Amino acid sequence: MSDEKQRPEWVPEKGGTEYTTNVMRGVEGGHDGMPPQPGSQAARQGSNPRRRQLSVEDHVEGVLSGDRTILARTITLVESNSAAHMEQAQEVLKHLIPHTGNSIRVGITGVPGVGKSSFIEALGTFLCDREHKLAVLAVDPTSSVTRGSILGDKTRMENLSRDPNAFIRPSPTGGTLGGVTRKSRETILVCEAAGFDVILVETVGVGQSEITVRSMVDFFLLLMLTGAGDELQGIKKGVIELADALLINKADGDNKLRAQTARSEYNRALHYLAPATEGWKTKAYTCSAMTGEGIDNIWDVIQTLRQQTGESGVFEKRRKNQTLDWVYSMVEEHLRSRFFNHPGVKAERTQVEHAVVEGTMPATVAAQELLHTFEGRELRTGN
Ligand SMILES: Nc1nc2c(ncn2[C@@H]2O[C@H](COP(=O)(O)OP(=O)(O)O)[C@@H](O)[C@H]2O)c(=O)[nH]1
Ligand SMILES: [Mg+2]
Repeated sequence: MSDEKQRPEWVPEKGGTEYTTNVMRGVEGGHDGMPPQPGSQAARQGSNPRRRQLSVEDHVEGVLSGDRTILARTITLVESNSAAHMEQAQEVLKHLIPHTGNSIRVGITGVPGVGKSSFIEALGTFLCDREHKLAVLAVDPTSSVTRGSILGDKTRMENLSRDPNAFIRPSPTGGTLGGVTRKSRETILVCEAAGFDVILVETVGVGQSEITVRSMVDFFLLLMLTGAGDELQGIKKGVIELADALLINKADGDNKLRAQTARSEYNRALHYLAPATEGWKTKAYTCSAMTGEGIDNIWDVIQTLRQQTGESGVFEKRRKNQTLDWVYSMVEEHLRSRFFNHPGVKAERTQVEHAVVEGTMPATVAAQELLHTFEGRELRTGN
């Protein structure tokens, strides 16, 4: 046995000191420190169990038994873009699916600095103390550039990352939002199969990412600030319409009164908007991620929505629709990538685009021509 500390698998290769968790290497011989018995688990694994290839069964059993190392490796498998890995991942998922679904999935968004990380730390600690098992995931399509900074901001989640009931996973890197979405959705399922009953999905407001996260959660929470107009906060009405609750953070000290005033104003405005969830009234609340005030209340709100939509059938209906949407978004993603990678389309694009911009080819004809090239047919000219 060695005392050498190792970094857990979910820490990115270039992850810095913000990743505070270390794991201690386990016993490698027999548990008494003697060489492993032939045929024992340790002997089969050889001297470096972390390198051993896992079979589909290993993944499935490991995840279902809540083994953190295997959970992390399974998520890595799900996130892989290699064809062989994707095939194995799908096999693993097929076995895990019957064990998924038993969680509340909560999306969290808000502009940088609003306090998302601090809020997740506060709510997460609150939940872990109550014996919930919490997985924190992030959807950040820009993270291939920023290297997953969304969770790395000198972690505001220091306590949470040490809590045995919590599991924090940075955003998958991987280019398109479609790719990140697939990975995140599958990661949610893997975490549920591992017994996590609360899944928090954090996203920064980058373009489509809020809509994407809305499409994978049961409750969508928009964190807000006082003292800054909606425009300053970069919040569009469309995002407010996605939310099941507006939560004005930093309601502490001098700011508390202003936060309460803002809450009333938002509540008046919300009156005129259609709710994001059928039969639910979206309202504004205040909290302080710093003092913890209001954290228990927002958890009550989340549970109330869960209960009400469960009784009305809206919960199940939404989840079914989300799964169907997922099917078609994967089909679209696949077709789009095949189209743009098609050698004929690639060869023809510049010329067609030029003609369209120059006004010598109508957009409709251009689209037809490219599609016909893609489908391997000649353009029928109609004469
Ligand atoms: N006063 C006060 N400051 C907060 C609160 N929540 C977060 N902050 C501070 O706001 C800044 C941004 O918080 P952070 O959690 O990193 O925001 P994120 O970018 O949305 O993840 C940090 O300096 C936090 O300490 C709060 O409830 N009250
Ligand atoms: Mg943050």
